[in-house]
Formats: sequence, structure tokens, C-alpha cells
Amino acid sequence: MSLLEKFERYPLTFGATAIEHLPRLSEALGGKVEVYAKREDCNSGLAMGGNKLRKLEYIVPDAIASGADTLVSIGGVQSNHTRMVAATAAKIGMKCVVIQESWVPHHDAVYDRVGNILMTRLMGADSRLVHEGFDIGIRKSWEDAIRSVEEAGGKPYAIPAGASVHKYGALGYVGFAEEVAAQEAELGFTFDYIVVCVVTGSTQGGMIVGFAAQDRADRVIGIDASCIPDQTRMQVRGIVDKTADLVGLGRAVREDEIVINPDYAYPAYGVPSEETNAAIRLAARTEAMITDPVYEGKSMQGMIDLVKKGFFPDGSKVLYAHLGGAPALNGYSYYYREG
Ligand code: 5PA
Repeated sequence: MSLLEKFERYPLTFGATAIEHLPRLSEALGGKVEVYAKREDCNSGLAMGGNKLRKLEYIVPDAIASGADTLVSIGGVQSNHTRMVAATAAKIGMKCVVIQESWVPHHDAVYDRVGNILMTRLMGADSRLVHEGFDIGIRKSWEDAIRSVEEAGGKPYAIPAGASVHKYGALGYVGFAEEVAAQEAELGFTFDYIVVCVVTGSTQGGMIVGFAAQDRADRVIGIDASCIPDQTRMQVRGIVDKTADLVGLGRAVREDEIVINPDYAYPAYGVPSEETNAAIRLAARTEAMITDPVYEGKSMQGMIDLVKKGFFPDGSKVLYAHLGGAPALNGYSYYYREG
């Protein structure tokens, strides 16, 4: 039985996401491990999709029930999350205010004009640029935005960064774990590891709760891209505990079931290392799978390095959760001007 039966879901995605075998990438990494990707990046027709839609599917019913007319959220200049909130608002007929902070020390000339923020503006969101540094917690600028909607006579519905500390923010990725189990039954094999990027925490946090119900949460390898791994771990811990309680998991999740590897987030959140860029190129050249310099490039880098180091025993099947994010590449064109 699904842990999610008692929760209302507003469909924003196409349904179960595809699992794709990546034979050329597996071969390029030595052929001892089989790599697959679960394509969360192709999950919807809404503004190029991505992981946030799975989360928002469980938040929208609450937003509608609250009588709100404006979704309010926050992210960096090239936030995928704010793009997805803008898309959701357009789709359900609400207004949208998003605060875009200077989270990333990156200065491509058109950084605030292309990719995510371009689409966010196109969809009619009121996108407000604010000069504040990176934080995954609750921000004053976000609280100010909520107040500004109220002062203008609107009714805001607040969605925190990455939808992560929202009470329903992790439910979607509990569903991911159940979906993987159903797909494994069809495929006739099970995955030994799941690799996932972690920043604000509800993607991995939801997976941990969902896979804990299958007793394999410790096989979810979070690759930190926040570069503040202690704070990220604390946030994941909190999300896991609240979500386990909410869905009635029936037991506490142990510390060893929360696996976060901090080794690949350098040099900073939002800034790719040479190794990140090498990983992005390898995935693109072997599988035409496009990853970004902020999130998926780092988890790709982590997975590649862990395969090379022999972290996954020979014969393992590794499922890379591709969470989206490719639009941000447009804001990093200088890195890739020669490919
Ligand atoms: C993001 C997040 P969590 O925040 O749930 O840990 O997910 C990390 C992540 N991959 C992984 C992609 C493509 C993501 O967009 N993005 C944030 C955003 O503002 O876009 C919340 C930070």
C-alpha cells in the first residue's frame, strides 16, 4: 500500500518518469557497473519540468484550499525552483512573486536574462532580483515579498526555497521510491544504489523516507551541491523526521540511513569545478544527457568518481536521478564556448 494514499495530489507531470539505460556512459566508466538514469528532467510539459514539480503536486491542493491567489517563493537568479513555481502558478491560474537572490558568485554577462529567469518572466511571474547571499533557510526577503502581496490586497501562499521545509514538500519523493519499486518489478531487477543531488533537502529527504519503507534508504547516495554540508544534513534530518511522521512510516530513520557525500560541491554553490565540467561533457558526449553546472553536473561528477574509486561493487546497478536544471546552462556559456 502506498504511504501517500491519504494525500491529495494535483497532477503537474506526465506520470511515472522513464528509466533509461546508459550503456555508453557505463562502458566509459570501465563497464563494471551498469548506470541507469531516472529522467525526472523530462517529467512534464510545464516549462521544461524537473524535480520541483513532483514536490509541487502535493503542495498545490493546499494552496488552492487556502484561497490564495498568489504563489510566493525564493531562489537564486538561475533558480529552477522559481521557474517551476512560476509555471505552476500559470498552469493553475494564480499570480506569482519570486525573489531571486545573488546566491552564486558567477558573472556571465546575461546571467540574469537567459535560461530559468527568462522563462520565469515569460510565464508572467513578478521576478524580483535581490542582493543577498546563499542560504537554504527562511529569508527576510521572502517574508517581505509575502507581506508586499498582502499589502497590495492579494492572498499569498508561501513556498520556501526548493519547497523543502514546506510540510508537504517531501511527499513527492516518497512517491519516487514507490515508483522505482513498481518499475523494478516490471524490469525484473532491482537497483543497488540511487545517486541524487542534494541542496535544500526534500528530494533526498523524501527518497530516504520512501526507501526506508523498503529498508534500503542507506542506498540513496546524496551528493551535496550546497557546499554547506552540515547545514544541509541538518535540514535533511529535519525533513526526514517530519515526513516519516506525516506519512506514518512507523519507525524512526537511523543516522546511517542518511548518506550525504560532501566531496564534490567545491569550489562553491553554483560554481562548477573542472571535474564538474568534465562530467557534464562526458554525459553529453556518451549519452546526449545534458546536466548543469549547479546541481546535476556535481552529482554526475560524484557518481563518476565513486564508480572510478570502486565505491560500488562490481556488477552493481546504479540509478542516477536526473532532477533537471539544464536551462541554467545558458547562464554559463563562457565555460562551454569551445564545448
Ligand atoms: C535542485 C534544487 P533539493 O533542493 O530538493 O535538495 O534538490 C537539489 C536540486 N537538481 C537538484 C536540480 C536541477 C535542482 O534544481 N534547486 C533549488 C532551486 O532554487 O532551483 C532549490 C535550490
